[in-house]
Amino acid sequence: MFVDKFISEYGGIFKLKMNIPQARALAEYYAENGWRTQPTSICYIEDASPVTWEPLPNQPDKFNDVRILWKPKDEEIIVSCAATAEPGVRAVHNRMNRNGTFAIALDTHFKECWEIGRHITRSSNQWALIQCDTIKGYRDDNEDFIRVGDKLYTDGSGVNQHTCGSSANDSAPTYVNGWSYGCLVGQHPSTHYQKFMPALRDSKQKKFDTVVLNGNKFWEWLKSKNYAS
Ligand SMILES: [Ca+2]
Ligand SMILES: [Ca+2]
Repeated sequence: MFVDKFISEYGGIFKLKMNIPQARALAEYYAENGWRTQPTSICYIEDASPVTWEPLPNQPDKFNDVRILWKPKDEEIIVSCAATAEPGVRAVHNRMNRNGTFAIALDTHFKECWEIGRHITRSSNQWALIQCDTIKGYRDDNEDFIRVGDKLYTDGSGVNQHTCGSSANDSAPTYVNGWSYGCLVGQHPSTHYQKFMPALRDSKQKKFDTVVLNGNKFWEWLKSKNYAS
């Protein structure tokens, strides 16, 4: 498994708390929820450690979500890295949609909603996954950085899966800020360009599914199965 620089933040000591291979647990969770997997599958876990997948607190503007690229059949986790599945503080307070800034719905399987392309903004031009079909999410009209009580919309557009710069050499920012207006964003450009995107390209799949898991709920399930302690 490729994990980016989080190791230094945790002091280099990890106690893996899962009793079965992480990919096997993930595949079983997908099956129980009725979600299909693809040969190369994408999943995010909101508010969790990229190494142990243990829950983390909801802290706006932190890259405290996990981006996972995995091969269910091979039980292989290709990438498990720091990311955000939520918009940054600046984006929430500077909405581009009058109903509020978009936050993708959790525990919802979005089938073939992304394809490889370019994520282009004023400040970057990125090799990325581009949204190509309708997805659901909440708009944070009350700007409290949580979805509970927010209204559900299907008008999320340009909800791409990208990183924080145009090349692998760009440095990883500490805070999400304007990097996500609802996009699913990997913190470290090096991981994105050297691991995530090449593996997607090499998969030869045309379109990609994605699910963003509620991290607490997933961890409770792992514990209930005695897969985590
Ligand atoms: Ca988060
Ligand atoms: Ca809200």
